[in-house]
Amino acid sequence: MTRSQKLFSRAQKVLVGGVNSPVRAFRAVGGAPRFAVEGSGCRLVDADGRAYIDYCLSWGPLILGHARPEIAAAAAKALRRGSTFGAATEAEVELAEELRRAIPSLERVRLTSSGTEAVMSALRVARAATSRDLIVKFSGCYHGHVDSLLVQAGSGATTLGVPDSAGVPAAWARTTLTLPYNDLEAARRTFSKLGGKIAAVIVEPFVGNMGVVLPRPGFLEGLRALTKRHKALLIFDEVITGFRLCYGGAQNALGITPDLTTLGKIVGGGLPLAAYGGRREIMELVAPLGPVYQAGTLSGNPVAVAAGLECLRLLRRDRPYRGLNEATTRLVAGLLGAARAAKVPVRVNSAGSMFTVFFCDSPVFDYASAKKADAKRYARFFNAMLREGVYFPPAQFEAAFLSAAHRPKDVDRTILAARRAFSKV
Ligand code: HOZ
Repeated sequence: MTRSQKLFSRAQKVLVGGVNSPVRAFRAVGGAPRFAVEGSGCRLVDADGRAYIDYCLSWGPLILGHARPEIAAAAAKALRRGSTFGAATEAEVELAEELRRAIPSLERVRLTSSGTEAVMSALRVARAATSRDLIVKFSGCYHGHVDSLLVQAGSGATTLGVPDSAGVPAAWARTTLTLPYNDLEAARRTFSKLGGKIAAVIVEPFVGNMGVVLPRPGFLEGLRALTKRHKALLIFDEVITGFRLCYGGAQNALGITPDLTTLGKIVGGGLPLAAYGGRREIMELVAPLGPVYQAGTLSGNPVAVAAGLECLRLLRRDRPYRGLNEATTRLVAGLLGAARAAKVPVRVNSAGSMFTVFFCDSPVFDYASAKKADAKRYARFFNAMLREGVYFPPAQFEAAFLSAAHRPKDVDRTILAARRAFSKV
């Protein structure tokens, strides 16, 4: 028995399913999850001392790789000064300034501890701002485990077969209208029927949570026009895409300005930190200025803020995006070549340094087409790669990520590993 296996059986006696977040349990790919012991650069080391080239990267935050020394030092320095104050600090002002410089639509920001919290709060503000109840989301998009958004939700909810979670009151689920991603006509029809009741449209501008899915030209622009016309808000959930595709949000790259934005993952530099923000008059509805209540003992936690700030400063200074995108393009080409050589039909979607290998032979542009992917085949690929020392996300319907710490030789090793792995699936 490996040490990870032993730890997993111990874990299952005390932690629900042995984990603290469902997709970590490897249920979709089989076997015991690897227990992580340490990470450095693009390497993750498990409890048995095996090292992996990591493309899961904690599901997105680690754009600069594991344990980047400057980030670790900044967090350690902050921790020595005090782990939490429950009082305002200068660093959180600096982080908000940094965010606004990078993403000008964030006229006012509120820091939270998780992306779920940021989304939940953004929806509350949107409903207050419009005095309307309905929210439009897209099937396969995942916005954290917010009650009313666990309707045809992607990520672990899809992977584990619970896209409509139990425990969500039917009345709340009815406040969510779910439409196919990339289908602007469906959005138009919905708005023409219910426009006056829709508070907001929430969308992952580039989807990461049904695997990577790209917006078709005109889709997001169309949503922007539609929401404006019907006086509903447009919320970009940039928890994954924020600072992933460029220094700023996907909104910078797309030239589309949403009313509200949610951020998480990269902005915390690997520590629990997220944010929501947007137009000043909307955000000023939040307490203490307005009637929308939202609070948190650890919101703006100084250790997380120090890590996030350092991460963003390094990204601003080094702008690693071109290198990241080139490495991803090379990796994707290598993976496609390896699959072709093994006669395994795959489609690879990628945006910047995020990508997904879908085991299917038709284009993936929404939830229905993503679900055509053969998740069992992905599981075999995942395990074969794991044996080769490469750690992909343990689920078909997730994004894989590269970091600035992945070197050309890591990409080459991954392609070689994939050649062997595809021949075994
Ligand atoms: N929501 C994350 C995937 N998109 C999973 C987080 C985790 O399990 O650590």
